[in-house]
Amino acid sequence: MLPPPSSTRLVTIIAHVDHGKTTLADNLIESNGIISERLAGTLRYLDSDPEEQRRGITMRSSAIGLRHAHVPSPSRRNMTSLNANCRIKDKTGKNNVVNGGREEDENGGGGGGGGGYGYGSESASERLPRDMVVHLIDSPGHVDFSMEVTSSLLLCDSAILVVDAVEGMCARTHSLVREAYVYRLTPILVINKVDRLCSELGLDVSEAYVRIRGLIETANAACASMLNSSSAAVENDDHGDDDGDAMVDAWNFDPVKGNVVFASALHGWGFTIPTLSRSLYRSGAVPLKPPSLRKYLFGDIKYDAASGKVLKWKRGNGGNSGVPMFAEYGLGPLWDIYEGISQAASSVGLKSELYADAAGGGIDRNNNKRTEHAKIMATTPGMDRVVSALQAGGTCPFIVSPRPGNTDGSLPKTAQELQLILTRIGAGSESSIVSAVLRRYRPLSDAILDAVCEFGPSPAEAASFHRKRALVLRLPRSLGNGIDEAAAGGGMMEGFLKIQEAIKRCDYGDDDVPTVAHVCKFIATSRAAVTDPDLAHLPSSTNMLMGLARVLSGNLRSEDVVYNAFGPRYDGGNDRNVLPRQRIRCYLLMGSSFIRVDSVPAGHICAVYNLEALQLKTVTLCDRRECMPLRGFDFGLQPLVKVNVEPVLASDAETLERGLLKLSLADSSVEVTATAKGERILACLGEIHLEQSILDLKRVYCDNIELRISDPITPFCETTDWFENEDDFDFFLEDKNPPLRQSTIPPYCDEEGLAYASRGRCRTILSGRGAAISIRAIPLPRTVYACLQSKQLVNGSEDDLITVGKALKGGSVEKSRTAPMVLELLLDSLMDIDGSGNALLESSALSTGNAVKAVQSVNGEVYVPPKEGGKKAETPNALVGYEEYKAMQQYLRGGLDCIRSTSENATSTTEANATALKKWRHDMRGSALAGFQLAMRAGPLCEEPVRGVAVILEYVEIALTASTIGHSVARDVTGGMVVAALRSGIRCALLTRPARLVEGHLRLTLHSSLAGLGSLHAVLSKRRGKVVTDAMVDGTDLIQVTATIPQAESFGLAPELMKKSSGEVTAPELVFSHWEVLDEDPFWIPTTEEEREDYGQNLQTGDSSTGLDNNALKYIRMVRKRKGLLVDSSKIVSAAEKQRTLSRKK
Ligand SMILES: Nc1nc2c(ncn2[C@@H]2O[C@H](COP(=O)(O)OP(=O)(O)OP(=O)(O)O)[C@@H](O)[C@H]2O)c(=O)[nH]1
Ligand SMILES: [Mg+2]
Repeated sequence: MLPPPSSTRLVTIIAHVDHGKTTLADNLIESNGIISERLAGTLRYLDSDPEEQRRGITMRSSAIGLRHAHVPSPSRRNMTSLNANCRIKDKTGKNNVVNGGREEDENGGGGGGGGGYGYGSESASERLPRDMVVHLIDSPGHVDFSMEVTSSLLLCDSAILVVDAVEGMCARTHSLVREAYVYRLTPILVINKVDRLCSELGLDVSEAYVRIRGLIETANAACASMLNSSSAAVENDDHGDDDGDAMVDAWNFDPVKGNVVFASALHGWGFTIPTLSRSLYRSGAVPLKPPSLRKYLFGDIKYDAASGKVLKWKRGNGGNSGVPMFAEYGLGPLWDIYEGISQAASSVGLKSELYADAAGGGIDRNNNKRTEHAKIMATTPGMDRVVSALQAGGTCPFIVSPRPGNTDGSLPKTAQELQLILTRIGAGSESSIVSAVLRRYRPLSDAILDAVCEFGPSPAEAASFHRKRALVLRLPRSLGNGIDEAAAGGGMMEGFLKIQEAIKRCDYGDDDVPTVAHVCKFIATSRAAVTDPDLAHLPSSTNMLMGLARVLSGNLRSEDVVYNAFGPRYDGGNDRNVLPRQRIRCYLLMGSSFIRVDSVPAGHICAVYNLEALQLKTVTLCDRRECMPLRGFDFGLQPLVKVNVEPVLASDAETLERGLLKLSLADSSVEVTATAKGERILACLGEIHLEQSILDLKRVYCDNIELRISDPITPFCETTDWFENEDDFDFFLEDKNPPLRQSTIPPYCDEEGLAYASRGRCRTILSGRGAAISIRAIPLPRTVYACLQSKQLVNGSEDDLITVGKALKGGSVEKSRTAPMVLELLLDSLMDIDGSGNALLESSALSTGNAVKAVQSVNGEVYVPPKEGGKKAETPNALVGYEEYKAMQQYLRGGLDCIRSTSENATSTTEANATALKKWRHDMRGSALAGFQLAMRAGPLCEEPVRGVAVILEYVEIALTASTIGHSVARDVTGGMVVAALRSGIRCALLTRPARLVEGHLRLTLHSSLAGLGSLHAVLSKRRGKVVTDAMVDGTDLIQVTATIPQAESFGLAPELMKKSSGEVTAPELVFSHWEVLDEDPFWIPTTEEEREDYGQNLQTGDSSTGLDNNALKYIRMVRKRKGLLVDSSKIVSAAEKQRTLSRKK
């Protein structure tokens, strides 16, 4: 039933949001008779979900199998270099690729009247249409659903890249181009909405040509820069890249070649230069043979009909320059038809739907009754233009792709013939006539499907050539480690290689061919949409989770084979014996419905049922055990919106749990995590995605139980800033200034050990007081972090390195302190570096052992200074360990690079120190690292991760007791104590520094009209957004705006923009951009008289009930409240005395 791979094409439609993908798909579906001609373009058949129809955007990609009778073009592909390499024999021994390297032979045809228009020497069988099956996947354009696009890119071999002729290449288009290239897809460019150039922008044909030419140049420039940047990466790739040239050729859009389609999906027309040139030649409009005509048709060339010559065309020659050929023959008739029909509409008194400001709009204000029932006839004035335009160069079906038995193929030559067609399909309004006429004149479906069949590789070609690096299995772990075959189990490896080979050849048919299919996403559906007699007993509302699969080799069969399932993490280890095994059922996809089939051969896309129990997001199925999962690519998508989901009734918890699991299976970009507190966090790529996921969760997966959804959770980070004079190291040791504010405000002042911390330094005392560790925390600038990570000097990091060097007194003498020196010193002391910008350093004195001090103490404790109020001068010498403490204070003056010997110190002996050092190195150092990591995970302000902080271990004191056998540690010091002490020490150090929050910023791109710009700026500035670029889109009054906005302020942005600008701006597209320090001190208080006057005295109490708009404090409180931590403003009455009744009771 299903044809072999040579007659199959797998194609996906990709584009920026709203550029017309689904509308385009409608036209292709209409060509198969699945939907009616009148609905095509407005129905959006593949947006089958009611939510998709309501919002007008696609949210889930959907697939459909289409049949197409493809007449191989006489010119075939110009990509001969590409095809010459990929002749593949299929089972019948016939060449799958019949066109490799053949010469163009259109010119052999001569006169070409009637049906035979000059295939010349081609054999009759070559001219016959070939029945092809095209599996089409329509993908969403909205960035929230980019995961859906990624999975359809993996499944398909070619991509229809749709670009709006007015909006041009948008941000999303660029990223899609890159992604499609990574998956090695063959692209076809569709310039859609060309009608808007005529009706909305009012461009004449020459202007429209210039604009389209510019658009193709932009697209090619984007592809070229992408190819250049990726070729550099490929050079380092050990796989080599012999498909490089073919890819460069495929990624060059050249209308002459035919991989560019000019289209209006709304009105159902589209054409390519080869089809146009053939039809022009056939109709005799231009007496040039197609191969040369094609070369002239898209370029700055005009045709002089009088002399029969082609001449150079120059733009703007005072109107005398003529019209380029593309404009005259390609766009001219279309413009005529649009104008003719609009004229006809106004002459019967209809308001023009095409032209917003057309003359017809004003005519019939008082004549509404008439206009409602008015009908345009083929004889209405204006329609004569249409009929005459139709005579020139139609690319109608019987030229491009004959449809047997289609009597409606020819173009009407007279008004009567046209009227017959209009009457038959009941078209009388302007838009219905426009699409009825144009879809016959230049049928879009034929142009697109022919281009797909010609340029898109068959699944066999793709697997063996174009996409041989994308469609590969992961190497088993044993092979990756270089263990030889025998060790890996002999036959296992052989079997694996055999499977890999079968995938490459796209083998099918024989029983000994291994069957492999890759399921790259799941789709939720109900039983009602599934045509399967065996499942008829299930209620029609039963949920079914279907896997969307591409069969890579063999025949995927329903029920009678048990398949092994390989999850994405499977690495070919010893667990081959415990592989999950499943019987499956296969279905063909028809948009939202599924039709049961018994077997699906290689090269097709199908739906697979019965994999739900595996609980895997992607899975590779194979009938052998030696298989591996398909290799995937990571595009670094990260969820932006998180919420906490909980059931209203506790008894529903289990249903919710199951529902969340199903949701996360069905949508691979949804992440569900459970926190230690028992919360269930649902993370999605954006707000619309979140709304949709919650809706699905409630309706589909959780049987409509009531759910409580929290406000969106915004991630923050905590960091610290420099003190004013921090680069003066010695000054900093003198602790004369008052402590910083946050360490005195509840609840921060409750941090344990805060008494021993000041100005970023903390001497943290282990519980039991058997040891103390001195640490210091400073900001770690991003550039310095980059230097530490790459272990070399990074551009622009010099100043920051010097600042750090000064603050740590690293790099010896002031004058000789240079950036490379500081870096070297930092690298020497580096103990750990984490992924989020933090580093743990160990002072050189500590690493050499000089700063590990043994304290000979009688009570087994290190010296602990009196906590508060105590005057240190009161008998300090009497206190045990005070000397060592003093020595340590001295020691710290050495800074990061002090290498002084402790031998000067009279109170400790070398032997004692050696014992202490051993203790530190063996038992404590590792735990200190763990303590650091723990502290970095949750900062002291609101338990959010810490970012951009360097912690320096400066000094360690360990209390020892001396005995006859030698020194031993006075008190037990365990790893746990060190972890806890270091964690609280770092928190205290951070609390005594200027605190800062780091917030995530999102990048937003949108289009706005001039009128919407004012409100756009107002909304953005209210939300602390910054406009990065704004550029006019050529020839329109649209402005493309790129801006950044803090993530916390981004919720509800789209509806607000829409409301405030009355729809003048398009929906913003939000992606994560960067982390940025929020430069506001959350604990700022008015200090000067003036500030106090402005903000009042109240702030002294650290309370929030003032007019001061402190965002940082607001966010800290928000996060603390969400986490159930104590909030400083929880004091409700701040000045109770005000409530006193002063009047005396009498
Ligand atoms: N004028 C004009 N409008 C078009 C054309 N094609 C599509 N549209 C309109 O553009 C809007 C978006 O079309 P869709 O097909 O939903 O766009 P999409 O690319 O599928 O959108 P998403 O799936 O949400 O990314 C609809 O209002 C269409 O009517 C065209 O050729 N000309
Ligand atoms: Mg769509």
